[in-house]
Order: sequence, then structure tokens, then C-alpha cells
Amino acid sequence: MASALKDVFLLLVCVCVCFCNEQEEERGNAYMLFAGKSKGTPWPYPKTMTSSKVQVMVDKDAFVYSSSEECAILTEAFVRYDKIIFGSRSPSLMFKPWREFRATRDRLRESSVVSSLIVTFSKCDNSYPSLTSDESYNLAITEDGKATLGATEVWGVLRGLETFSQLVYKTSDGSYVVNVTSIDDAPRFKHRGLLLDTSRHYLSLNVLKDNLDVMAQNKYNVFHWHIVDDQSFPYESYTFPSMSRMGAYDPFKFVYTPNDVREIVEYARLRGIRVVPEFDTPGHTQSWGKGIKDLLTKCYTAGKLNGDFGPINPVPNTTYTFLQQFFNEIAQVFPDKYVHLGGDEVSFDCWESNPDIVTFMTDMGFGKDYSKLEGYYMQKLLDMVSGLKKSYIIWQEVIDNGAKVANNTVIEVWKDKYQEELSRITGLGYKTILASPWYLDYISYGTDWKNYYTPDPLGFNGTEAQKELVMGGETCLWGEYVDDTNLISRLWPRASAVAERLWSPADVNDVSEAAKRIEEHRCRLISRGYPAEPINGPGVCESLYL
Ligand code: CP6
Repeated sequence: MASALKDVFLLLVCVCVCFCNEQEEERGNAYMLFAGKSKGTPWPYPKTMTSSKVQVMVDKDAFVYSSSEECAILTEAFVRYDKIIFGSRSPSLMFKPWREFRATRDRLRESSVVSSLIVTFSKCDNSYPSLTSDESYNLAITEDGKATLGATEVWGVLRGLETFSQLVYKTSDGSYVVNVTSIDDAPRFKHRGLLLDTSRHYLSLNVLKDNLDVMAQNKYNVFHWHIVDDQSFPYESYTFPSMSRMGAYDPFKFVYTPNDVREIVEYARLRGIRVVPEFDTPGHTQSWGKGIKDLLTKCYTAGKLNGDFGPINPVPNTTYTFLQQFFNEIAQVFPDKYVHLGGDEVSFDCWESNPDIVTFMTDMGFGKDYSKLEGYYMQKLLDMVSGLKKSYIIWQEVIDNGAKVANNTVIEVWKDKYQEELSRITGLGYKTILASPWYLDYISYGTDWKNYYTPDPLGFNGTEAQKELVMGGETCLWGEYVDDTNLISRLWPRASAVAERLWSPADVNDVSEAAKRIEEHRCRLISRGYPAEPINGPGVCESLYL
């Protein structure tokens, strides 16, 4: 490896955080060693890991990160992880009880001290993470004090840095140690998503960013942004500013401006997270109708307009000219290859009540089958969006209702009996993402994380070829009962259970073994400043009381 390093640019980043304010110190990572509890076990568990009881000391004051390539994403990541691993790097060791420090050092004097992490990879890709990003990495900490992290792409380095930060821990005398370890890691699924809903309640940029941090700390790689819905339209469109002006909870306070969106997309990118926006139509669009005249279907009672509106009106040409312009903008604002086009829970009542639509149904030969009308609408929308060089994800109903869609469409399964649905959808040759078992907006008494830990996305009847079509899964946190006050605590560490199912090998599924690690992981999140809730019944996380 040394020779490989010789000819390439050697970047030594010495991250010295000298003027940390107190708040930052508090958010820093400070483990206490509690007797009898193992520390430094990663979550989600790596593909393969061997770890020895032998510990080596990590020299906080001298610690540097070196990289085989200069890479902006990485330089920022080193700064982030340095803070996570060591807290502030003020000369705090000077104030540590030296006798205790020496005692640890003497105990470990056989082994060398780790004073750098040497990162080697071949591709610094400063663009966006994608479905085909390579997130694999290997990490070794040897008895002679060498710590090395190798990967193909920078995205693997990010995952490896996270793991490294979880391996290093602080002992009761204030010194940092790491067990001699060797890890070879790669995700089981390429799509490990988390849905947040910013329509039912507005979520501030700060909370969205905090959540992206915790996602990265759980190796999630897709933020599914269910940005608008019936209740509010916080997305500020530059083509149609009236949509948020009329449809947001507040047109100035509770919106995501183009700048806000850019900020979130960039924040996510730096953490190896894709942002897949969802603009759900033709149902779930009440808030769209406020700013766009005649977009929604007018509902009738006993042959008369009743003042209510239904789903988007799939009949007039104006609907499709609007959609074309709108998704043209979306395709430019969100860099990911994928957009989510919804298509769920379309109620046919209003369509049935509207005479113009009834006439259209007859003209088109749809009879009384309104799912044909839905299929007609979705087909036009999907064609339009593929014209924008985007791929799309849709909810399962579109297929359930018999619509034929291009065979590169991704179907997200969210209803019960998901095993049957997965068999059926992959049997039709569609790619799929599983969400059904992971509706975390549902809460109940007890250790519910176990119910999220055990379902397996490949646990259905199907051929190898069918299983290949399962891209991964998504945790959903619908927003009816969630806002800034409880988002982080409601999600974490419950969403960590799903994270391990989607990252780790299928046979990492022993609930009682996982219980100990997720407990440690919860405490780790707390020590990093996130109010992760208790999930295993009585116990204590000491970092909470530091
Ligand atoms: N909003 C949207 C929702 C839900 C869906 N779509 C939903 C449905 C049932 C449950 C939870 C959430 N709130 N737009 C379905 C994908 Cl149990």
C-alpha cells in the first residue's frame, strides 16, 4: 500500500478543532465505559468482521487522516468524523488525570498507538451518489497500530469512516482505544431509503439535516422526500409560485425555497445520500388545487356541483401542459435519476360524480372501470417524465389496478400481504422496493423494533431472477403526528432496526444478540447529541447524564 501511495497525491489533513464552543463540546462524542458492556460494536453489522480482545490506543492529539486522493467530499467528512470520534480537539488531555492515562498506556504498552487513518481509494467522484454507487470498503486496525480504510469509490470511504467512528471508544480514564479489527463490508441492498412527509407537518431544515446525519450514521442512502400532499404544498416552485403561495401552511415561513432544496440535496450528497422527491398524483393533491385553477376534478352531488374537489382531472389537455412544465422543473431541481410519482390511494367517487368524466369514460371505452382512467393518467404522466430522462418509482396500486407501465418502472410495495405482492410484482418483471413492514408512524407499547428487524425483503416465493429485482426497502414516517418536536426520537433507533436489515447479511438476524448492539447504538446516538428513544424497556444510557 505504501508504494501505491507514493505516486499519488498524498493529502494529510490534520483536523484541529481549536476553538470549540461549549455547545459543540456537548454534542461531541464522549463514551463512558460501563463495566461489563462491550463498546465499539458497529451498527449495522458488517458483512464480515473479526475483532480481537486486544486493544490499541488511539492518540487523540496526534491523530491525522491521510488520503490517496484529494476529494472535497472526504475533506469535509474527516472534519465531521473527527468531531464525532474525539469531540473537540482542544488541548483537553492536559487536564486529564495523568496517572490514569498512564495506567491505560502501560496496560497497552505492548501494542503501538494508532495515530492515523490511512484511506486508499481509486475514484473521487465529486458528483452525486446513485443507485450504482459502490459503497463497499474494508477496514483494518492491526496490533502494530496501523489503521487502514480501503474502498473503490468515495461512497465506500464514507461508510467506512462511519464504521471506524463506531469502533473507537473512550475509556473511563479518558483515553481512546480501538480493538484490533478487520472488516470487509458491503451493503446487501442498493436502495436503503427513509421517507419523511413534510406536508402533514412542516419540518425545518435543521431537523431535516439532523436526520440526514443520523441516516448516514445508520448507512441509509436514500432520503425519500414526500414533500407535498393534500394538507400543504411547501415546495416553492419557480414556474408556479402560486402553488406554495396558496397551498403552503404559510407562504413565507413554511416553504422550501429553491435554495433550501439545494441546501438539503448538497447536505445529503456529502453524506452519500440520494434525495428522491415524491410529487404524488393524481390523488393526494388537494393543496395543489389551491394555486392551479381547474387542475382538480370538481365533484357533484345529485347532478350539482358541491364545491368539493377530487383527484387531478385527467381529461383536459391543460392538465398535461401543466404537468409537463411542472415536472420539467422538478427534473432540473432534483439531480437524482429517480423521482417518485405516487399514484396511491386514488378515490374514484368524485370522478364518478362528474358528468364530463363520465362522458370521457364512455368515449374512451373504459366503461365503468375507473382504474382504467387512473391507468390512462399515469401512463401519460410516466411517458412525460421518461421524456425528461428520469426514471420513476410509483406506489403499488398503479400496478394492482392493472395499468401497464414501462418495464424499468420501480414499484414500491406498502400494503399488507407484501410477500404475495412481491412475488406478483417481480413475477411481472418489475423492480421493487419494500415498505409495508416499516411504517414507523405506527407506534405501540413494547419492543416494536423487533417487528421491524425480522421481515426480510427476499422472504417471498420466487425465483433467483425475481429476487434480483428487489432493490431494497424504505422506512416510512408519515407526518400526521410528527413535527420538529418528536421526529428524531420517534425514528431513532427504531429506524436503525430496518437499517441493519437492509445493510447486513440476511443471517444477521438474531434478535437477542441485536438487542445488545442496538442498545449500544442508541446510546451512541445520544452521545452524538440525538434524542434517540429507549426501545428495550428499563435500562440506562450514561451519555444522557454527562
Ligand atoms: N399519505 C400518502 C399517506 C399514506 C399513503 N400515501 C398512508 C396510507 C396508509 C397508512 C399510512 C400512510 N398517509 N400520500 C400510502 C402510501 Cl397506514
